[in-house]
Amino acid sequence: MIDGSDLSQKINKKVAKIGVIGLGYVGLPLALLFAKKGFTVTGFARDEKKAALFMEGKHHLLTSEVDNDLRDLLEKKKFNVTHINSKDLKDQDVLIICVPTPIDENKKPDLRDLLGVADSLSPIDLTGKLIVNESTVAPFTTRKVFGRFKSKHFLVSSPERIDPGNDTKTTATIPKVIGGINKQSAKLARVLYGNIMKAEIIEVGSLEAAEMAKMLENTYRAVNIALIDEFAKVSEACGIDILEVIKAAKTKWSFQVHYPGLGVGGHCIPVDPYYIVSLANDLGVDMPVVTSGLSEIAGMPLFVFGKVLRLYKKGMKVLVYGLTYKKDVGDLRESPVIVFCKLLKNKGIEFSVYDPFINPSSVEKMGFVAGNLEKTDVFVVGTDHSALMQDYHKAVDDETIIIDGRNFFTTKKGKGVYGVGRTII
Ligand code: SAJ
Repeated sequence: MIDGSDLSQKINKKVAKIGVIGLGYVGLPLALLFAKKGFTVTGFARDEKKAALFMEGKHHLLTSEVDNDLRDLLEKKKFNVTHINSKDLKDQDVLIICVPTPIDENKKPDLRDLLGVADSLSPIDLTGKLIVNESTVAPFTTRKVFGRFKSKHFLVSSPERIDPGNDTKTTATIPKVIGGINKQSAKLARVLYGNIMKAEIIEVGSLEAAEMAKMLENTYRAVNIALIDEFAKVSEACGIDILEVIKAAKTKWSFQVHYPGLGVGGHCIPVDPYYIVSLANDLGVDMPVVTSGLSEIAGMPLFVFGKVLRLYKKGMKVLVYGLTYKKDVGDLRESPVIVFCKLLKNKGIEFSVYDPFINPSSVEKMGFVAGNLEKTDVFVVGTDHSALMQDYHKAVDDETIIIDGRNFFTTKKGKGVYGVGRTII
């Protein structure tokens, strides 16, 4: 019986070979962290082309800080990148899976990437290896996809909790949840992550409890954002400033603050809840709070679009500031601002888009007109990037109507600020 003690020793001696499959927002920082701690790490990219680009330092995630780490670790041969079907895969002692788990056009889980990894692993003798699934999935998925191999391997679910754009919450400082298919697996995961984590490691009793914890934490956030969006609509109808209301409510110890806005984007919050809804449906369990919350947040771009229809007059110049899903992050995935811009376009309203994080050619590729920071009649805040504080002066004058999709402005600007749940005129 393989009890994992050999692997445990190899990990603690840092001679265990670690493979990280998927080098995005989650996999790259994780791979570099293990390598910086002295492990020999192999990153597995989707294909040879991506791997080669990575090795040349060409990857959208490679910032100057990451660049230095990467170059240094490549030189020291502590990190290298290859592709998922390379022979190096079988040489790894630990395999950590960090591939995207999006939803398809029917809002159903799209497990193609995860199943692709399983296909690459199935020909390998995984005996004695530790497989960790960090990708976000509904309960039973890790067991179904990675527990079906014949070999006696160790299996753990440890859903990622990265917060892109947040320098204070890093891979090492975010508490780590682990759940094993058996006790030995969980013990090995604790040894593994114990070598890199500053934050605590929380062990739950099964793969499924770890998977469900991730479902709960992100669904909780989506539903609470939906709640505050709904309150913003009622407050607006009452002529009450929702931010004043939130400021008061958050003095209550049990109230966790969320803010209304033009919608909810990113590859986590508007996506993950559909995984648990899909599982619940399969089990014949209804989740009306979750499903209505998801439709509420999905409807926010239309709510803000309604303000444009009321305030816009034909011929007015319209500038949308910010296209990405979240402030100071250059990520367009599921961005609600894109939905909002499509509503403008479908209505025949001419507008241009400026986002300091997105180059004009990418804006044009999306079928929108790339704009500049110059005087405009209608200024829409799609994303409240920090640069907005100085950028808006170039586009807003006394005649400009501001539609503030992120309640960025706190005092009257231009002809008036029409926010989400508040109006300053
Ligand atoms: N949003 C609101 N109101 C809020 C908070 C967010 O409308 O009060 C919108 C944002 O504008 C954005 C979307 O929701 O469009 C998501 O915002 P987010 O801050 O949740 O950003 P994410 O997607 O990067 O969330 C990550 C998540 N991390 C993981 O899933 C691993 C999430 O779990 C974290 O709670 C979140 O970071 C965090 O706490 O910052």
